[in-house]
Amino acid sequence: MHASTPTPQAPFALPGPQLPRLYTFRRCPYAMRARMALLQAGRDFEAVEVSLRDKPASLLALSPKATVPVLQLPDGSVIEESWDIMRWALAASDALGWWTRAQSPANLDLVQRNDGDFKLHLDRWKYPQRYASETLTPDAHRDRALDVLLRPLEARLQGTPFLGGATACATELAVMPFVRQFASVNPAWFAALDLPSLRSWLNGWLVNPLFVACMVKLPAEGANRFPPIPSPMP
Ligand SMILES: N[C@@H](CCC(=O)N[C@@H](CS)C(=O)NCC(=O)O)C(=O)O
Repeated sequence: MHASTPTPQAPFALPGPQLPRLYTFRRCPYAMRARMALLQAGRDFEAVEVSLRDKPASLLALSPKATVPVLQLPDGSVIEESWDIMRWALAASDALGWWTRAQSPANLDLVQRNDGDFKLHLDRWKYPQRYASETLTPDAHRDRALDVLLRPLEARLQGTPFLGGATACATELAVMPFVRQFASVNPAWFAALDLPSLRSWLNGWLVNPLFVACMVKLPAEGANRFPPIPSPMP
């Protein structure tokens, strides 16, 4: 997690788009968390669906590291990390406490685990062909992913419906897309794990209107206004 702020606008920078413009990839878990945060915060935005194999020149010009999501603001500044996009969306006016509740040490630790070791082990389990020189087997990576994030999540969720307590918070948005990815590698195996609270939390999120809304299919071309949700989650 980086505590970066938007890149300041250069004195002669071109003005940004009229609406905040999100460069996104529908199936990217980092982009999902950014889209959900923008929707939950009621931010009007447009989205450019990026092909990771053929990234648009406009994205490369804004962000040479060229990962998604990237958010370009109307003042021309650019936010290049998903967690920072979530902060921009949710923190400024946090009447519902979604950002505040995500700042507890336990919740920050979960995001750190997710973005660090969990993601590392998930990738090495899911895409073993990309990591040919690995010493651990794919299944050993899978088991480490379980230990580093999923068992601690199960312990947390046994006592509470959400990581935010009685209501959800930004931590869930940050972590859920990655848990979903883990579960989808081998759904039958996942369904048999002794992680009942985690599974019902995940199943709830998969049908949650906020998640469903963030997965809308947009035209492949151009910047398209992202359909807002009728009302935020409580
Ligand atoms: N730390 C970044 C990671 C973003 C990331 O790695 N996104 C992937 C897609 S899921 C990506 O853009 N990879 C570049 C590529 O595949 O070329 C963030 O939180 O925004």
